[in-house]
Amino acid sequence: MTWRGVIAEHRESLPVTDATPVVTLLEGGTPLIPAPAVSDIVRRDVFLKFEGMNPTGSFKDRGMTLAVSKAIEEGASAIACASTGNTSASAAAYAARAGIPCLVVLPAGKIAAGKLAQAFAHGATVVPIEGNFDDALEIVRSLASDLGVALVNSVNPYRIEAQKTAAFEVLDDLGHAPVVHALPVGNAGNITAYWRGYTERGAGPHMWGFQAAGSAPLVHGEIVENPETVATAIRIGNPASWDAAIIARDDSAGRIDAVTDEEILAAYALLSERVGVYCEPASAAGVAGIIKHADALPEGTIVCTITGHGLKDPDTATARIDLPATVPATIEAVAAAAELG
Ligand code: AN7
Repeated sequence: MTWRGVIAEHRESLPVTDATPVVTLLEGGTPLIPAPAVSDIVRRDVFLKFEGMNPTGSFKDRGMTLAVSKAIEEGASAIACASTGNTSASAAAYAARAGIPCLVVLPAGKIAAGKLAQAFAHGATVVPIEGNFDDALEIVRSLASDLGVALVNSVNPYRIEAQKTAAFEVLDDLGHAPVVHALPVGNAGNITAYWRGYTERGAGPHMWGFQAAGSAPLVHGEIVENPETVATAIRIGNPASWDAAIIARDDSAGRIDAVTDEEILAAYALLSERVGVYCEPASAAGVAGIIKHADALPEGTIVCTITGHGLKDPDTATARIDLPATVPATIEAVAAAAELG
């Protein structure tokens, strides 16, 4: 089968017509990978929906194809977003594909290097601010409406609408619903989207969302003014889809809890070292969450969304290793350094 991208594959479930100019990079169709090393720990069958396999390396592409297609259909001449990194990388790529300008407003110094590189590579106009994601979103919301530019953050309804297709793929690949679907939560667009996708298909897994402990407004029930976490993708103190996330949690009899940076990094290391799946730190929050709550997992299949690729954030990875000293270019020196007897 030739994969045709999220809009063509799921056209009947999305708000498109023959008049919609489809802007696609053939996103979606990502693998559902068994994770035996995680299964051993939680004593359930665990699968990873590896969204890092999307064209720009994160789940954002799923919603971006529809947001940008509809923006073009509705006559927008440019798009804009605030971002912790992945939305900006995706928006920049789809804007490049559509041939329109893209403005991204980012919290200075808090964007993983790979994501920043992508925004520049795709020719976006990048404005770093002395503030966090929540400040950036407030600014860009107001600017976009003043300038008549399409806002492609997840407050754009087309984003969540198309992101729901990930749930369809999980159902199609498994042949049934998972009993628990776990994933990281930042702005809470993705947990909202999965829940919509599952309910549209009559499926009802428990939705388990996990925030970083230093950025856990949904857990505390109040805005976090100065969110902090190593998982910069989910360094968000005032989620845009707050109410929808609470509905997803409650209607699915699910849970939204916090995991510490240590728990996130332990799951991140487990995934790369023992599963062979390399993700960015935020993406490991769902796996950290099911490990933390293993005793509460019902019987059945568990799916965790791995939201972004490990190559997004090389600095977090390299900060955790002691780069070995350089040795002479001889067989003896390399054998000695590798301790090969
Ligand atoms: C890897 O790019 O908010 O709960 O501006 O990049 O739907 O927000 C990214 C979020 C999880 C959280 N994992 O998803 C942005 C942005 C990764 C992410 C999330 C993000 P939502």
